[in-house]
Amino acid sequence: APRKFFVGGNWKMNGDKKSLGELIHTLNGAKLSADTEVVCGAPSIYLDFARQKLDAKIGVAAQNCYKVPKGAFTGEISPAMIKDIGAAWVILGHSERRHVFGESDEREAGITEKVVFEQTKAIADNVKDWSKVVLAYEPVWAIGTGKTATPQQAQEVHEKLRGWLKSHVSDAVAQSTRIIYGGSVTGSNCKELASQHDVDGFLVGGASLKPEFVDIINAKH
Ligand code: G2H
Repeated sequence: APRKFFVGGNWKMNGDKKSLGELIHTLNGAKLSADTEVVCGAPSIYLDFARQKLDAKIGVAAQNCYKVPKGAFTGEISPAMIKDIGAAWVILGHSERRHVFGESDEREAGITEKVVFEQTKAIADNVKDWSKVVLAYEPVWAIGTGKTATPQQAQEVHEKLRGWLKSHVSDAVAQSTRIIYGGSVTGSNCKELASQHDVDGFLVGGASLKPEFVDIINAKH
């Protein structure tokens, strides 16, 4: 089966009940392509609110979680808690959660492949069911900077990542896993990026808080 286009909104630490309520109202009322899987990443305190207000066809993601079901981990939330409020996704390992590579320009540093393969190996070592995983490639220099990777730059890395999955996991997993691009995606650059063979969708920060998120969801259509 072809990979279903996947568009995630990453609200990061933005919004309040009023503005997120308005955004949700816009999304619920918009004409969204049925060929795109849509998921919104809400701050933990608004997860339940987002899940209750968003149409059921739009998924909800937490922006991080700790790995155990419960315990003495002040300030953390668990996968079980996320599921309990009806959200089915979590963003893990976003670069804003990482401390090591956050401030260097990996492409210019010429170590894109090394970084991306190492990060993917750490994930792959812990994945049992790949049908539950969407991989997001976000060049650190493109995150919230207004600098977007060119479609060719994105395609190049996505293709290499798919190749890595093929040699280290399996051909079936390489063919079926969605690899999405993140980093200053907007309503105006999404179509060309979406046309690339190995770009299966987007993780969108800034633009996911605006009505143009609808255009990004519909980028393929
Ligand atoms: C990259 C992205 C979403 P933005 O972090 O995860 O954010 O679209 O604002 O660059």
